[in-house]
Amino acid sequence: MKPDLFEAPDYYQLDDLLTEEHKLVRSATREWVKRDISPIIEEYAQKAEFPKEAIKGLAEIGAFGPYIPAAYGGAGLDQISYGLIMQEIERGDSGIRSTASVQSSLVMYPIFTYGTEEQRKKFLPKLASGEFMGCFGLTEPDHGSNPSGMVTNFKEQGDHYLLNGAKLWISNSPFADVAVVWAKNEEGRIHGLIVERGMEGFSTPETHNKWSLRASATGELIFDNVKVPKENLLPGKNGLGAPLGCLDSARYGIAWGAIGAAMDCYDTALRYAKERIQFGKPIAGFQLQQKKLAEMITEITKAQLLAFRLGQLKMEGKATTAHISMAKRNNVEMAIKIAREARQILGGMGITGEYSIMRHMMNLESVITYEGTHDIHLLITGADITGIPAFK
Ligand code: TGC
Ligand code: FAD
Repeated sequence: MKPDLFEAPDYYQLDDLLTEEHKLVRSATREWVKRDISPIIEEYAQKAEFPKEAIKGLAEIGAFGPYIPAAYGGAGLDQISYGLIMQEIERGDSGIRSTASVQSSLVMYPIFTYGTEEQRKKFLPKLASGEFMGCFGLTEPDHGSNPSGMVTNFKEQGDHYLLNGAKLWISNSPFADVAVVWAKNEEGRIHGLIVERGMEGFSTPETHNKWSLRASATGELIFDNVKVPKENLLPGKNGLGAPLGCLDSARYGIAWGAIGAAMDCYDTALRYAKERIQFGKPIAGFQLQQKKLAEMITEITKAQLLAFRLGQLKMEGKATTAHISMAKRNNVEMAIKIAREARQILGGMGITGEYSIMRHMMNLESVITYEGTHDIHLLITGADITGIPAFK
């Protein structure tokens, strides 16, 4: 793969809106991605393997629980910093950002928000340091967009619960130490349970043959009469709103992350277009290529503004699920379109692993599907503005 020469576009001088802390956090993450991810990511993606050596670095840059208080091992940063970290990691690879998103927003967030003090103390510091890795089990083979139909269930039996069922498409499951699992109790109410590797009847087979997110490990969670101690139930919230609350946080991170993938594609295509000579001049001098590049920077700039304002709203406690859906949907679609256009600017070279664009493009096919599909986010906006949910 070519050396990482990335230079971040900032067409509307958005850096002026960032604090010194934001810039420091961003540059630490950017440097880490250049040093530790860019040189290895293509090889791991080609062999469809998660680079476990990245775990230590992710922990060191504060990517595991950026906004979780320092008392529990988190970095205690604000939401803009969280977004910038996700942006920079996804600039390297969406699969690595997935690992950080899941650990932070889908494992640490529910334990912090819905867990007991004992659960926080037991799990959060180890998750922040990467000693424990986590995963989040909501999706089932027959219930993806419609998680309220889940069939995974638990019932009381003495001092523990007996958990049965299966989850599919679970990021990090093949190596996770803990899984935050959503299941129905005997009354059909959804609750979160912390399931730990080694519990009898709990297995995590890996899902193979993915053409997308190849550097992220995806798998199943299978529960065959797993005895989960009662102290592993998250007592703070139940009902579908509990997992959806975690998704709000993760989708917010993705709205920023997708900008990173788009920036990398744009920067690569711009550099290539200025260097590649055809018909006696750089292809950047042809109007058709300029159209592509000009539209890319316009869309990136709009996405940056959307993410920044969403971050402000989030910090003021005013960001709604529908606000977050709009940004996730817009920014991921923006990124995938930019990846496709950038790929064309590179001609034949664009399909090779010499450049990051094709990998980003394939990764974004997962990003546009997980954490709520493109269609579901449109329906969330539609329900919000009309007051009429059209999901069913
Ligand atoms: P609905 O009737 O709308 O809501 C049920 C209850 O939940 C409440 N609620 C929320 N609460 C907190 N935060 C939110 N964001 C909430 N959204 C809804 C709601 O008020 C209601 O509460 P109550 O008290 O009245 O019961 O539910 P619905 O069944 O009609 O579904 C709505 C829909 C379709 C939007 C929802 O099911 C949905 O978002 N589906 C998409 C599923 C999804 O996003 N799955 C993601 C799985 S995790 C993943 O993909 C990780 S990838 C990670 C990586 O690798 O980065
Ligand atoms: P379906 O729900 O079957 O949707 C199929 C199509 O139908 C989509 O186009 C959808 O938009 C459309 N559709 C569905 N309902 C409607 C409707 N009401 N109106 C109009 N159109 C509709 N899940 C987890 O729990 N944890 C994870 O860590 C996780 N990681 C993932 C990693 C990867 C790589 C992938 C690909 C998925 C992951 N997922 C995870 C699952 C992901 O959240 C689901 O794939 C997603 O929610 C969609 O569910 P589905 O695949 O079952 O598609």
